[in-house]
Amino acid sequence: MVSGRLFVRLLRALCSSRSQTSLEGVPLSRGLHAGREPRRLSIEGNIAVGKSTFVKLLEKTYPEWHVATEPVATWQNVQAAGTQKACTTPNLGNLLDLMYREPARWSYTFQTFSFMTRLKVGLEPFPEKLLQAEKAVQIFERSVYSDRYIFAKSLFENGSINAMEWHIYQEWHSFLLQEFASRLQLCGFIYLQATPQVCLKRLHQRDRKEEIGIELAYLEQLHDQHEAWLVHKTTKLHSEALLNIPVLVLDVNDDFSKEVTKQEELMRKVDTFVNGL
Ligand code: UDP
Ligand code: DCM
Ligand code: MG
Repeated sequence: MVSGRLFVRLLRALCSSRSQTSLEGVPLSRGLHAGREPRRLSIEGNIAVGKSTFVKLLEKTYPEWHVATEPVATWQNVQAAGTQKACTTPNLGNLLDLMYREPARWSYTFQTFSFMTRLKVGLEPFPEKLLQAEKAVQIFERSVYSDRYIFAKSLFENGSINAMEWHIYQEWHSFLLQEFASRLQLCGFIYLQATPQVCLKRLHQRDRKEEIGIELAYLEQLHDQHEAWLVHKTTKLHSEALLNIPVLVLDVNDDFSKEVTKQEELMRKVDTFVNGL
């Protein structure tokens, strides 16, 4: 059994060696001079509200920014590590599907994997274009914070994660975030806000097969969690600092996927927000 502290030490060693391979001798700042750390933001919002669509729009508007999309494909196709005994079945299956089919069995497992995949992305060395940029910006589709304060919390509240699992989740989540705090820091959230009804319509339109059974009540629960965390600020958080991160709320009830005027309006708001950070 690997103890919690040893696990963190191993993870740190792994991550710092990865940053050193790209930029010798500067592991902490990952290649950037002090004061030139990228501004890192996360796009938050309900299932199917339009985050991936919005992120594509950001990429088009700001090609110099670096964007990390949510690793949904990794969750849909979990691959066994090379250290497994039975390497004959490297594909372990679709964890997203397992969670929706049997929430009480798989929700905790899903949330640990979701966190792990995000942590890896968040700790990666900065890509070359960010190192060159005068004002570097990195965008993430969701964060380890929405993992916890939107999903894991809702799954606990609706009984899919039990009290023991929730306790253990919060313990390691707080511990790891504290350990990696300086390297995961976000300076802003962009919250895409729409009614649960609009999200359900877009969810049906996207037609991801694992999500076919999602009901309006679940989207309402997730909507309320977003509002409590990012708008009303009533969610009890693990750290005071998280409460003080600026939030830009964008109403995306009106379709922005093709409407150029709407897209321009949204990009203007993003511009003002990011420049003010
Ligand atoms: N979509 C839309 N109008 C919008 C934004 C999104 O019709 O203004 C559609 C999009 O084409 C997709 C679905 O809604 O079929 C879900 O969007 P996305 O995958 O971007 O949502 P996410 O889950 O990433 O928030
Ligand atoms: N998801 C989840 N728990 C998380 C993150 C995501 O259950 N911590 C689920 C919700 C969606 C899917 O993963 O079914 C991806 O989200 P979206 O469609 O909003 O991009
Ligand atoms: Mg998406």
